Amino acid sequence: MAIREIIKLPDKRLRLNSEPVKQIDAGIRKLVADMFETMYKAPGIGLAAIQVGVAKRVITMDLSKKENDHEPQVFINPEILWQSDECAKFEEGCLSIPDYYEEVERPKEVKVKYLDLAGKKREIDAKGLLATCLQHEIDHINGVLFIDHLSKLKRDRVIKRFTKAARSSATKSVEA
Ligand code: K1U
Ligand code: ZN
Repeated sequence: MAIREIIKLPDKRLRLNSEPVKQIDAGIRKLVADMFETMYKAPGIGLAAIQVGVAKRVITMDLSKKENDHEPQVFINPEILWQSDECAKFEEGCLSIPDYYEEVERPKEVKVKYLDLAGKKREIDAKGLLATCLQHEIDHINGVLFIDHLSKLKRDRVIKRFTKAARSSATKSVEA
């Protein structure tokens, strides 16, 4: 297993539409293992493959509450089959937009179909944090970020801040 680099805003790869997984082979299993290691180290509760620069429709998640009580979940080629009309607000964060948190309104409940790591077709009815996290990660594999659900003013402000930070760290690494 290996910890991979999490790409950050304004990296253009975060805007890619990820490709469906055709075959769950050793490469996908290694990607998933690396994603879990990367997600736990961050730490985060979810991760989409594109956040480690791989444009494949793969998501890892662990919503367990206790520190030593892991409940790893893998969603391959997830699709939202149904979403409730009723919406709920949750504070969201993103490992690709570190230290920035905002409330986002999304459908309160979703039904999602996906493949598990063994390639078995599954469906899940999600509400609460699971529904929020699934929608956040499915957005990632479609090139959408949680800041896209905010006002243009807030979004432009955060993009400007991260673009400036990326430029200044690029200048510093040239000087070093
Ligand atoms: O996709 C990501 O960038 C991961 C993101 C998932 C997420 C969090 C909150 C709402 C929706 C989606 C994170 O994991 S941000 C970090 C975080 O929420 C957290 C970190 C440590 C402990 C508890 C939460
Ligand atoms: Zn995110």
